[in-house]
Amino acid sequence: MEHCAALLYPRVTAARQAINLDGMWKFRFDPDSRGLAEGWKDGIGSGDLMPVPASFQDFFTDKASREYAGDFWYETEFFVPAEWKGRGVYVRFGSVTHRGTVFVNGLEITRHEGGFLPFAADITEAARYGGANRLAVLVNNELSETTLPAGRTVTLPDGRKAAKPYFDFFNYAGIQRRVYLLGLPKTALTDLSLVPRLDGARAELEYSVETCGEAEVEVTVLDEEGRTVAEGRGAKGCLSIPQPRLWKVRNAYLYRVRVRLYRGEEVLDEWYEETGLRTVEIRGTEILLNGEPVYLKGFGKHEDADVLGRGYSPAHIKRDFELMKWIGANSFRTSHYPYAEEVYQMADREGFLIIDESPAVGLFDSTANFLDAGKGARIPFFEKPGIPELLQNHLVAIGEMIRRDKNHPSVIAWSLANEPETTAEAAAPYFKKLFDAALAWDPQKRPRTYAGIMLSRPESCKCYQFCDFICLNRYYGWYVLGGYEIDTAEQALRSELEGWKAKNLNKPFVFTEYGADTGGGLHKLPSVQWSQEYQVELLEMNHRVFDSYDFIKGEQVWAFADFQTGEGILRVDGNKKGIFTRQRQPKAAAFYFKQRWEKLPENYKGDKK
Ligand code: CKU
Repeated sequence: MEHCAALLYPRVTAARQAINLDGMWKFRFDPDSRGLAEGWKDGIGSGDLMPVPASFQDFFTDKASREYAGDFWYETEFFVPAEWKGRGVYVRFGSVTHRGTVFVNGLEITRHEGGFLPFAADITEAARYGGANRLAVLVNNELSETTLPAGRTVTLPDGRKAAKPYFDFFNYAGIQRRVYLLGLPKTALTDLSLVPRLDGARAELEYSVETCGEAEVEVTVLDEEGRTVAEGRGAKGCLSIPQPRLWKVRNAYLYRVRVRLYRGEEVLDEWYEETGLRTVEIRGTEILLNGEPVYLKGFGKHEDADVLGRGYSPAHIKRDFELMKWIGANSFRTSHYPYAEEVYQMADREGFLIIDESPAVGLFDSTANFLDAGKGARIPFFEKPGIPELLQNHLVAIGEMIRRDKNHPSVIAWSLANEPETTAEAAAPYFKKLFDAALAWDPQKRPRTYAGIMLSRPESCKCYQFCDFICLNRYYGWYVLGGYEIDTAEQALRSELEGWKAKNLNKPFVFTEYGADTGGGLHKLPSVQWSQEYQVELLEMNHRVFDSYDFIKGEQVWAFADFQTGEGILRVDGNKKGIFTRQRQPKAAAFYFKQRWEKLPENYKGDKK
């Protein structure tokens, strides 16, 4: 890969400079895609001011802007210090959704496909040193069946385009994460991989460093007090950590791993990563952290908030973690895309366990695309002609996600997709490739899974055998057998679980979704669907069932908070399955969960060793 030195998280060190470019940029829609021909790369002309980072959609008061699908441009100006001449100079984007082309001083520098992972534009040649530089970004938010997330883009009779997502969240887009100008050394660190190993009271940290250019490598491990506890030389090594403090669930300890590149006495590059000493392993039906069983309690989430859309919000990251601690959770899934890097840093610090999900959602033909299905025109998703291209994009996204997140102690598993059409024979070879790739690319060989849709049952699913642990999204008592029929729903859920049990898979199961839409202010005695009372009843029913099966090793309710979706008859200004409102205030179910989760030990159902 080309620009790796700049992909590492932006940090200022003795050898690296970083200037944050966030702020008010210029912004302009380009519905007819005229921008390129009209030279907008040299300046987009008149345009609104637009905050970066943020989704553009929820600022405007007119529908056409909110629902806009197509090309749009951002522009800003920045200064490159004269002293940076001779360095590697980059613009690093935390993400550009769903794809972007970067121009600096009128030159096309790079393109990136996929809206939830970082990339960098190498502007070493194009930059004006000691002067002003113009940055223009052509962004596009259209959906197709070969891109992630998947969907379609239709053209309305008046010529406007509209997004038809095959997924249940608003198609927020724009420059949604932070942007940095980086001044990096020419001989630089490009990658660091860490693998902790534990053996009784002993701990080792295996490391491997990649560089561009020749240099001597020094790796130093510092404890939380800043004391050096281990040192190594060379690009690969295994460091023994004396009196190791382990990284535990909700009880984190972080070591700083500092890498320096030298030529003689001269420090050429320096960078550091915070990491933890912990192992993750699946053994039989147990999820083991440091060899100890752990039961996952938590949520499926979204990056979603009023006004900001999916824009980076350190305030919401903080609030969400405070709420998750308050309620007694220990984990979450980054449904349905990799989140901002700062979310993982917070999870590392707070001792939360993350199932890290790739942006592969909507790989299903009948959920959102049911109109064609109704006309009998349905082609099974994994038999569509665009599949090789989709697979390519999917592999790239998984590779970028693993590369970005592999050293976080909080990341305990990879979810390679959400609710793909795993009932189709053709899904099996597709998923085999993804599972093999994830194992090969992850230095820590973490467990792999995908969140399975309700139709993927023990008798119909063609892909569960690839999973190291099995994740189920199940809506018994909501989409099927809701309300007065909840007792029948309980029987149906039990009967499905009996089916899984009979397969004797000897693997842990985690419920990655279950829940009920609920009005933040709606009460009803006796309950009806949508009332806060019904949400609690449905949760109680699910938990009664989970508690009676030992192989169920986790419950991540859908969803942490209410979130915005596209409009439609099934959604009332968004999905209301939140345990908290979109404003992060508790519904009745939050108090119910607090009671349950504070009582459940972290090793609930674990074999006592
Ligand atoms: C959630 C068909 C089930 C889809 N699943 C995924 C998630 O993104 C949705 O928001 C269910 C729901 O509330 O329907």
